[in-house]
Amino acid sequence: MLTVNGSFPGPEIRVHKGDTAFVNVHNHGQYGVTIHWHGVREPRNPWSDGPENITQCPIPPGTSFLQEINFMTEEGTLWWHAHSDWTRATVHGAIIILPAIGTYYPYPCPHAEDTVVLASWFKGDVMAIIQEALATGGDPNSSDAFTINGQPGDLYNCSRNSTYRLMVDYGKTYVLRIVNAVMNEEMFFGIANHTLTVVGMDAAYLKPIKTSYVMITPGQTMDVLVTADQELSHYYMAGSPFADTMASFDNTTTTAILQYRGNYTPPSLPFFPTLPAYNDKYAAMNFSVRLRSLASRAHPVNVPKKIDKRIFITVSVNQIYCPNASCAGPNGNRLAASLNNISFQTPKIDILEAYYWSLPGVYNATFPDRPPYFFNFTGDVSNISLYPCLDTAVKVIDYGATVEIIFQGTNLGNPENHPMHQHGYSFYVVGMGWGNFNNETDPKTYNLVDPPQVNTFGVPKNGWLTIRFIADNPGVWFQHCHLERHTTWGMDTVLIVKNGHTAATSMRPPPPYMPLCH
Ligand SMILES: [Cu+2]
Repeated sequence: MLTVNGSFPGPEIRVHKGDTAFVNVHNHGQYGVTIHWHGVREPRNPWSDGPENITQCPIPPGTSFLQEINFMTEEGTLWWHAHSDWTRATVHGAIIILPAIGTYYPYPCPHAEDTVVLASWFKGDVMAIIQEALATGGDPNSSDAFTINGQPGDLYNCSRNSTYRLMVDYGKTYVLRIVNAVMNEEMFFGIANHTLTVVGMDAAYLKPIKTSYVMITPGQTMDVLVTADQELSHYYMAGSPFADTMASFDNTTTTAILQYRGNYTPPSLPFFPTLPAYNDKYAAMNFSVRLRSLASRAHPVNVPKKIDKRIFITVSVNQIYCPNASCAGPNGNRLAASLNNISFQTPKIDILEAYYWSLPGVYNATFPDRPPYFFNFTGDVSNISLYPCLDTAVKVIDYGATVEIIFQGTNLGNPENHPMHQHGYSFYVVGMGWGNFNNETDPKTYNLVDPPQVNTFGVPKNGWLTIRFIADNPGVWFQHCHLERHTTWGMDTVLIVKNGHTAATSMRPPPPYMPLCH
């Protein structure tokens, strides 16, 4: 497995808000790779953002690339991960952004903190797994386990001796920084007998939510307070998939142990939490709709009320026709995915370089504001073509525009929840619901007072999601589903935000060295 500094998960980065970090990435591996700072705005600096062939070409083996990460707006927990093929499975780690020096958490100071990184474990080389799937056109193998801080836990063979343990003292409160680095499954997570208080998400504060479980999608991070207020004992913390889908998925449960210090006889088996069933979309939705920004004087909300640019995007799983049913996907076709019926084709030269130097023939600025035609997206789609267009289509947006994007999940192919991730911006989630978006009634349900500000959020299965942000970060920014197989299949586009009229509202020039494209 490819790792950073020989560890899985990789090393944590700890900074204060306002810091700038420089990371020199040395590639000692056998193939090119890139690193992305997930959820970091990278103001005016897409050069350090990382997605392969979007903002840079891969760092060749035996070479280095210096990346600059500016933590100007985020506070809480984020993460970094590889952004090349499927290497992020093992190349990832947490980023902890403490409050700026002289400022404090908006919640009572915890006694201690710990990081909980949820990830996928494959018995095999993940790069070989995705290469085989792409060669045949079929579904890639599911993972064989989930892990907490690199350990699968007690419910898998031969794993019991190394299960992760979090030692706690009775009466103390801890903040858990949870990262979902899983490849293809959203996760439910909970701790037996203990209430979770969610206070932050994607490095922005929330109004505290008390809950017995969270639903966290790949790409999301959460800060959760846990008070050790139960009988001295051992308690499982567990993560199990939320996968309301007909596609194959990893239906296993990873565990770690919350263990009280003190003199007592431990139970023969730790207490086990009750988590929702893997297909309980209502449990997922009931959690998601409770998320609200803190919206305090120190952490205000600035959600656009008047919209300059409204974009409606359908989110679908598709098929590409294979002659003589020669592929391994459904109907002998190749699996694909799309936004507005365009299956994104990754170019050979990165889009940022092509945009900055005006190189022709790399991308098309043709991503549409709406799908090619409207149908009953979430109803009977048996007469609707499953075949998308193939294009490197990007959306160009004026600097400073207020943007609203309505994501509409469709019943094509295989409907499920899609966690859409935006590079370069956090966005406000102003609304969500089941079924087809209704442009008269649904906007009346929008939360324009204290919507959560995140970088990744699930479009409900056969439902819709509305997000808003101000396009005040010029650059080239990838937008994609964070389920890795959907990214691979083309559920992606790129937002190019143009420069403003001043140097301070324009993209920075490229650094002295960028990895060369071949
Ligand atoms: Cu998806």
